[in-house]
Formats: sequence, structure tokens, C-alpha cells
Amino acid sequence: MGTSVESWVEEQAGLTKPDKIYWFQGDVKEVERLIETGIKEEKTGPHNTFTELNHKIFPNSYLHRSHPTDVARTEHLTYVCTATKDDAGPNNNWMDPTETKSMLTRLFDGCMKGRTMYVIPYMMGHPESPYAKPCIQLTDSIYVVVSMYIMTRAGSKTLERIGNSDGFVKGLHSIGELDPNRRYIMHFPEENLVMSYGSGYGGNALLGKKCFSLRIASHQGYREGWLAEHMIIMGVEDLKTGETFYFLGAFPSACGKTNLAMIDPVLDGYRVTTIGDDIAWVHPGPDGRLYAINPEAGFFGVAPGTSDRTNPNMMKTLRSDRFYPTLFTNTGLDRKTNAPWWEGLTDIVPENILDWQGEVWTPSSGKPIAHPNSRFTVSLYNCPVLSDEYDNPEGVPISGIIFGGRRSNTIPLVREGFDWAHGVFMASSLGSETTTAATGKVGVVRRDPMAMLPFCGYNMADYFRHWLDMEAKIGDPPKIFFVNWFKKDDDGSFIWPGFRDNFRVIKWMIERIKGVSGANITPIGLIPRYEDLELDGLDMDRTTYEKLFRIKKDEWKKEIEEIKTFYKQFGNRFPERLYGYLKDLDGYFS
Ligand code: GTP
Ligand code: SPV
Ligand code: MN
Repeated sequence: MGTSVESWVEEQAGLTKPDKIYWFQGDVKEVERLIETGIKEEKTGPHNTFTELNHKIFPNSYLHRSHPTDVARTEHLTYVCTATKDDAGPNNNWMDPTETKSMLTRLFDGCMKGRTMYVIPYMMGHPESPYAKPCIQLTDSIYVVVSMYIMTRAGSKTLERIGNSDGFVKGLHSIGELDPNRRYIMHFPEENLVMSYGSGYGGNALLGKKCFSLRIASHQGYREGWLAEHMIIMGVEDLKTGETFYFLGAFPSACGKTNLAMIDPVLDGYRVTTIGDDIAWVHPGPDGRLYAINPEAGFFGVAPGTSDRTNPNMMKTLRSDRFYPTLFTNTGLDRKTNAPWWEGLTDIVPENILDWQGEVWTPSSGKPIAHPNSRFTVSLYNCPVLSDEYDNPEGVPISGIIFGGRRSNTIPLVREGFDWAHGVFMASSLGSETTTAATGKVGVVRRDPMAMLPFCGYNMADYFRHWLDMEAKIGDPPKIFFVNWFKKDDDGSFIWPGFRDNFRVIKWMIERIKGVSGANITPIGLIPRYEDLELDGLDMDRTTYEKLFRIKKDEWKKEIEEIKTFYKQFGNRFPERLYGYLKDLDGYFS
């Protein structure tokens, strides 16, 4: 009799029928060999596993071109299969677990014939952390193995930790035929199991990321009294006093988390250090504060818009040669230098360039060069501002939580919640314009509470109650803020400069936490007065300030209606307390 891991792997191999089974050890020589194999893999159309890039420009880097229909998360093909539909809630697609399994059994049957099945043991979280979780992913994609090596703590050590227990999270993945009509990202939170078929894209295929660390883990957190969140973790050090304040920050996909997580402050006297850019596991600590860890070990970040001007620390991360390798997925390729290129990297487009599908690009084509959701996969250890606390198994104590969305209008640059519950209300009402991180229409406002709509593995009504109940478990709750970097002027341009200037807003938050800065009380929250914001070096007069903070009655009436419609879907299960805040707002604006 083998271990539970061995018997589970055997069972899945019996179903998928690979030619070979390969147990991933997790050493760098092995990864080099896998990349070599990937380079040689047969190219099917523009799809191609790895091409070596110019290591003088980006050390250890390789380009991956995905299947052209497999470039983003597919939320309509993503399901949470709990025993009852109500437990998944109106926020999730749902299918009966037994029916789903028989459908998936037919799909997975023999799907790895002629292929190798890779067994990836991995940890989410530092192995010594009380909050870390051991997992096993099975996959038939080398791109996924190499990505998991960068994004998680992967390798055979995890097998020792699991031993003969069956307390590990199971993930079965096959790229199948990469056919969008045969694509399913299926979650079984009651069994700590994910089955994903037909996609090789990050959020669909790296099962430690959104599938486990958010959907399954949020369900675990609900049962066990903690939170799994779509959040950055950053430290802000005041160089004068030596104090560090840790923040969590939640923004929907492609709305600025990576940028904020490693912001290079425009203001002197502060230093920001990064702990995570996408996922945080948050636990109430013994001292009554909230503690957060980043379960991941890498960044899977949006390439377009990333440059030395907007995000110098990410550019340094990509130029670091510390950790092998770095992947670029669906960027363009500068044929002269053999380096990746994307919109926003440089002002001038290189002359001899291939688009993300490997086609010669001409300005008259009107097509993008890099796919708008093209991404890089790079180790956290390459980040020049990685926090010393990143590897602290206990995590860091949180002083402030920031929520934000992408909104052309209505929502001001920043506001502070009156208290924890009001902060939870603001977060539960978060609306944001959709982006290319998920397939579907771009630029339409949808409610995306806590930036978790696509990732909450259970009924969001229960999730909101869980957030409200958290207050009683923490004596000293962090302040909650809500930001919008994306408000637009009548001519369609962003009013706020954003990026490194966002630090001006962070500074106000720190002063609020310390209790040394003022604010105006408004019906939608506490708002900085013009004089409360440090605007030195910015050409920003009171008129612009007005534009960023003006509360327009007609816009808010519309907002309130949209929030009401969203809340109503949850029926009686929805917490009354949040309706209370909405009623107050409604009363004020009507
Ligand atoms: P996921 O990885 O999808 O969860 O997204 P993310 O929230 O980490 O997104 P990211 O930071 O990569 O930002 C996505 C896009 O928003 C990029 O194109 C950025 O250039 C742009 N962006 C980030 N911060 C700002 C800002 O302050 N202002 C403006 N106008 N754009 C920004
Ligand atoms: C997101 O879409 O929020 C991402 C990218 O962070 S993925 O991991 O693909 O979900
Ligand atoms: Mn994300």
C-alpha cells in the first residue's frame, strides 16, 4: 500500500492514461531540463510552449504563446459545486457535484494518452507557517509545471510534510484539446478538490492560485474563522520614525494591485516593501490584530502599461537574475533584440516586431502587439523591495485595508469608512469596469464586492456576514479605505495622475491611522480636505480636487439602485446590517 498521495495519483492516472508519470522534485536543473523539453515541443499554430528570449535584456526569460482562444480567465466556465445550489450562492455558477464528476470523468478519460502526467507537490504559504497548506497538482502542461515552480513553493519536500495523511488539496488539470467548448474549471470546496480541463491560462490552470488560494480557501476560511482575499500586502515604512504600517489592498483584476504593491513613493521619507500582489490569507492573531501572509511565491502580473516610469520596481524585478526562470506570456517580440515588448514599455514601437500570436505587426493592422492581458511570471525573490517579513511564518499585523475599483465617475479618489462595519458596507458595494483579465465585455460596470466576485467559493451573503463577524474576533480592527485612481474628465482623460502619485493618498491614510490628519464627514464616508493631502510637486488646484471629490446626487442615486439590485439577489440570507447602511444613503440622496 502506498501513501494517500500515491494512491490518489494512481487513480487519476488510471483515468487520464498518460504514457508517463513524472514526479516533480523542485530543483533548478530539473526546471532547466523541462524548459529545454518545452522549447522542443511540437508547435501547433501560434501556440508554442517556450522560446528563449534575450537574457541580457531580461535574464533567464522565455516567451510562451498560448492558444489564441485561451488568454484569460473564463468565468462563465467556472463552477463551484457544493452539495446545494444555495451554498454556492447567486455569485457562482453551480452544478451538482455528482453530475459534474460523471461529466468530468468522461472528459478526463484518456485525455493524457501520448502525454506525460506531471505530479507537482507544492505548499501555499511558508512551510513553517501555521497557516500554510500542502497541495498536489497533476497536469499535462510543461508551461504549468514551470509556472507553478515560480508561483509556489513546489517540490518533493511537500510530500514529506503530507506523509500518509490525506489532508492535502487535490488539483487535477489537463489542457485537453484547448477547446473553449470543452473547458471547465470546477471546484469542490467540500472535498478540497479542483478539476480543470481545457485551458492552460494562469487563473484557470495554476490551481494553487485562484482555484485553491481563493475559491477553496475562502470556503475553508469561512468554516475555520479566517479570510482568503484577492489582496496585496505591503509595508509602508516612515523613515523618520522607523515605524512600519502594513496594508491590505483589494482591487478587481487588472485594476492596479501589482502597481500599488511595489509603489516607489513620489514623496520623500517613506519606503514601501512588498509582501504580495494578488492573494492574502488573513487571520485574527492572539493580540487582537489581523495578520496576513501571502501564500504565493511569485508574481503573475499584467505586462501592458508596465514601464520604468509607471512601475520601476517591477522592471527591476524582471531584470533581476536571481531566480531562474522568468516567463512572458502573449507579449509581442522585438525581432531585432529578441526581447519581449508590450504597449507602454517604451514610447516608440520597435520597428521589426511580431505580435502576440507571432505574426508580423504593422501599424496599419490596428491590432494590439501584446495581448491586453499578456503577463509575466516572475519570482518574488527577484523583487528589489521584497519585505524582510515575506518569509515570516506568522505574517504581518495589518493597520489599514484599502478597497478600490476602476470607475470613470461617481466614486471619489479616496474615502475612509466610519468604522469596521461601514467599511465592510463600502467593500460589499464595490463596482468596477470590467477588464481583459476575464473573457467577456470590457468596460462595463459590475458589482465586484471586495474584488472577490469571481473568486468567492461560497454564497456571498454568508461571506459578508463572515466579514462583519470578524470585528468581534479582533480587538483592534484596521481602518478601511476606499479609493478610485480611475476617475475621468469630460475629455476622457484620467483626472488623477495615478501610479507613483498614489502614494500621496497612502500618506493621508497613515496620518489617519496615527490620528494626525483631518477629514470632512460626508454621507459616503470621511474625505480628506484639500489641505489634508500632500500635493507638493503636483500641478493640482482646488478645481481639480473638486472634480476628484465632488459627490453628485444623480450619480449616487444610480449607484444606490445598482447596489440594491445586487443585494436583492441574495434574498433573506443577506445581512440586514448592510441594508441599513444602504437605506441611510438612499434617505440622504432622495
Ligand atoms: P490582476 O493581476 O489581474 O489581479 O491585476 P492587478 O490588480 O494586479 O493589476 P495591475 O497592477 O497589473 O494593473 C493593471 C493595469 O492598470 C495596468 O495596465 C496598469 O498600468 C494600470 N494601472 C495601475 N495603476 C494605475 C493607476 O494608478 N492609474 C491608472 N490610470 N492606471 C493604473
Ligand atoms: C486575475 O485575473 O485576477 C489575475 C490573473 O490575477 S489570474 O491568475 O489568471 O486569475
Ligand atoms: Mn488577481
